[in-house]
Amino acid sequence: MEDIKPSANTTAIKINKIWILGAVIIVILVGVGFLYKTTADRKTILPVKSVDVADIGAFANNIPVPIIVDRIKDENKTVSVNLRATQVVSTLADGTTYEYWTYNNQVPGPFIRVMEGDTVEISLTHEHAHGGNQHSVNESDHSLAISGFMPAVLANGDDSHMMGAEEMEHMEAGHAEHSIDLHAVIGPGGGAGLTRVAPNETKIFQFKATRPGIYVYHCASPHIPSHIANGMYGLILVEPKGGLPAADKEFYVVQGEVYTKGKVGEKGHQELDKDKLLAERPEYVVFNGRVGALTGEGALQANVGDKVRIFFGVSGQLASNFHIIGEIFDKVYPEGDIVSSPHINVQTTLVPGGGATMVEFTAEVPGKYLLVDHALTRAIDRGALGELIVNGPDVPGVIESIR
Ligand SMILES: [Cu+2]
Repeated sequence: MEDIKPSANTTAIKINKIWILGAVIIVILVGVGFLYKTTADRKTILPVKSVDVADIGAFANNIPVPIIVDRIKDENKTVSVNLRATQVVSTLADGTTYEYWTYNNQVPGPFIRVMEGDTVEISLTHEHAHGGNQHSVNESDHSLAISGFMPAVLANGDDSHMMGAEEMEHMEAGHAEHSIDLHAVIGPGGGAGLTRVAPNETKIFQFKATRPGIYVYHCASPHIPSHIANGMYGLILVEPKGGLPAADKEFYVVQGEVYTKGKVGEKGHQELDKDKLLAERPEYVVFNGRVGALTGEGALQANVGDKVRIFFGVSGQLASNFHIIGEIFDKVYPEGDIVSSPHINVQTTLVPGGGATMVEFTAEVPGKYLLVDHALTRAIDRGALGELIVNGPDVPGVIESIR
């Protein structure tokens, strides 16, 4: 009779087959995992792009002269301000590029200076150009799928409008429109509703600057936090009638947050990370648009004895703990109130998102001072660091080494 039991050989072959099958499955899984990971990596690490603007950071001393310099005391004027909304690539940090959205190719945008009682005429043009170079519009690069918000051109009620490739490109990139909300304006949206500009469009509106103060302005087009994080903000100063008291040096500093997909310090071209934006976890916290904008050649410069005034604003979502290492503010005008009596001898002042302050101090001792957000990881690790260089002869009796 034949033995129907499987032989030892047959069993061994079956076990071998199971092992081989298992090994093949493991190899396939590992391979797929590896491919998935390298593809994902490739998505986040993009090579640096060529820049449209060499230096996006506004110079701290790029500030109009005091209001009384070019007018008779208390005389009101109509002040015209021309703003251009742009999308430009520039350098965020060493070896890292970013596409900024700006007013006039600088971050923060131009410092606007008017006097109480002035009429301010704001003209906003949405430029299609990329820093002077046209986009190379390649429609095949873009999906025609439209998601998110209703484009401005349609939301404005212009039903007959046919969207061109240019506008489609803007819309897909999230900048179908720009606008401006100035906190110095009284009226719905601070002017945002009157300045919604689609590509190549210009809108002009005017307002009466009735309340002296230092105010933030920013883009208020959807998705608003993205437009602000990308660089669309600045300060407007409404001086009281007759102007502010004279200062020897005035500076313009705005703290902003940049939410990049890669971690802080990662090289290459970086894109906005909306999840980090919603979580309020910026990779970079910067003064005047980029890491290092206010250091080296961009440092604030003063002389011993100078009365220094800094207009400091915060564009983003994190309140700033503004401090200058080695200085005490003689005067702080908190919350942008430049009319009331100031606070005296302040070390650190809290400036809320969408808020600003004016601080004053006398440069007493020569040397290098550091402007920081005193939540110090933002300064040391994320970029919120500027330099003030005080030049001049040593002043005995204020600070001295004993041995
Ligand atoms: Cu905008």
